[in-house]
Amino acid sequence: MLSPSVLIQILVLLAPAVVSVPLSDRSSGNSASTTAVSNATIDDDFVRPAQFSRIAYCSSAAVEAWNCGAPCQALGMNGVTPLVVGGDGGQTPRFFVSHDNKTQSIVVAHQGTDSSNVLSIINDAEFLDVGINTTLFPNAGSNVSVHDGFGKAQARTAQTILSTVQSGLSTYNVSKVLITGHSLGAAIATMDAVMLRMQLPTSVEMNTVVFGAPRGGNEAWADLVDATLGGNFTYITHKDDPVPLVPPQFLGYVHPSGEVHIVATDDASGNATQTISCPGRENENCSDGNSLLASSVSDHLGPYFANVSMSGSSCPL
Ligand SMILES: *[C@@H]1O[C@H](CO)[C@@H](O)[C@H](O)[C@H]1NC(C)=O
Ligand SMILES: *[C@@H]1O[C@H](CO)[C@@H](O)[C@H](O)[C@H]1NC(C)=O
Ligand SMILES: *[C@@H]1O[C@H](CO)[C@@H](O)[C@H](O)[C@H]1NC(C)=O
Ligand SMILES: *[C@@H]1O[C@H](CO)[C@@H](O)[C@H](O)[C@H]1NC(C)=O
Ligand SMILES: *[C@@H]1O[C@H](CO)[C@@H](O)[C@H](O)[C@H]1NC(C)=O
Ligand SMILES: *[C@@H]1O[C@H](CO)[C@@H](O)[C@H](O)[C@H]1NC(C)=O
Ligand SMILES: *[C@@H]1O[C@H](CO)[C@@H](O)[C@H](O)[C@H]1NC(C)=O
Ligand SMILES: *[C@@H]1O[C@H](CO)[C@@H](O)[C@H](O)[C@H]1NC(C)=O
Ligand SMILES: CC(=O)N[C@H]1CO[C@H](CO)[C@@H](O)[C@@H]1O
Repeated sequence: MLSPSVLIQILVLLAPAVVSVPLSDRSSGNSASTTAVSNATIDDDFVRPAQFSRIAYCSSAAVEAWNCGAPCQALGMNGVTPLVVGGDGGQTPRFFVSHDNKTQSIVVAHQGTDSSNVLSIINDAEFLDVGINTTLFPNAGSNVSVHDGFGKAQARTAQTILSTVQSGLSTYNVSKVLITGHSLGAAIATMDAVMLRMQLPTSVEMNTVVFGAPRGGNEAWADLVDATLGGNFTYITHKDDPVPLVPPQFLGYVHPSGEVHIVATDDASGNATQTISCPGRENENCSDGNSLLASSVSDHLGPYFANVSMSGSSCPL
């Protein structure tokens, strides 16, 4: 949960922007019309990624043995084979790469962190962008930079992810990859997706669906994500979650395209009841239109779709 002191830090940080920046400069001014996302699209494209992202919060032992209780059962007990499980749940968030028999794909999932922790990483001494690692991202342009804390976290697991995805594609003779993650894990997953797209053959189909993502880098990074992943990247934002609003745009950060926004989850079953697709970048009709002052930190955890919430407590095993 977000501690009051972290919230105050963030608000202090944002205060000058609120005072000095005209409201219309807060974003790109994109108010393109949103469209409703159907339940069929949610069921086909978003539920399974959410279920994989939730499992990244389970203990490594439970993921390795694929006996993590309800979160594993939601995917089908016998259909998923973990290929590598790693991370320490701290400096290196947990992650796993697995074969998903149901979709005949290789799935990469990254654990996130609670909102106070993701906000403190963002608000850290390591706050500033750094140029992207050109070993991992061989054809990124020279102006591309990402948040230093996210870049370092991604680099710690990048080689393992890349080599396991490559061997998994070959062992299982499949040609599809799904990349997912929540919160800090969403930022890492987005970077993984760009890295994998640059390094895997074009015959490999890739899809990336992330949840509760902070802004990961500058405009050149957003351009790179759009150009590399195009329509196969979706970032899902839940109601008044503050995390997608940070780091702020006045520091040069911007989300790529691909937002899908959950407006309401007002039934007792934890399903989304109103979900919209948001054209362009930083659409004012979606999370960019939210105010940090009116944000709800519990919205960061979900529930996203099909009663999937993301935190350690949603996978105690
Ligand atoms: C994989 O799915 C097929 C059906 O699509 C099923 O026959 C087979 O038992 C499954 N394998 C595992 C390991 O679950
Ligand atoms: C990089 O940024 C500089 C300064 O803003 C700009 O002049 C240049 O065109 C940019 N290069 C690319 C490849 O975007
Ligand atoms: C870039 O990533 C590679 C592979 O993870 C790592 O060995 C190298 O130290 C990184 N470079 C920088 C400058 O961080
Ligand atoms: C791998 O899959 C392709 C396409 O699905 C198929 O044509 C090929 O025979 C498979 N190779 C092996 C070794 O199973
Ligand atoms: C999205 O994925 C599909 C299937 O792999 C591919 O045909 C399409 O070119 C991809 N779109 C972009 C913009 O990469
Ligand atoms: C939704 O999930 C929570 C755990 O995250 C659980 O306690 C609750 O019973 C679930 N609700 C329904 C309607 O399944
Ligand atoms: C979509 O699912 C939600 C949640 O279960 C439900 O409230 C809504 O009525 C459904 N919409 C349609 C058009 O079936
Ligand atoms: C909630 O979503 C799940 C999975 O998408 C579905 O099985 C269930 O019927 C939904 N519940 C309601 C009340 O719509
Ligand atoms: C579809 C939709 O919600 N459109 C709104 C987007 O935002 C603009 C400006 O705030 C409104 O005028 C639209 O009605």
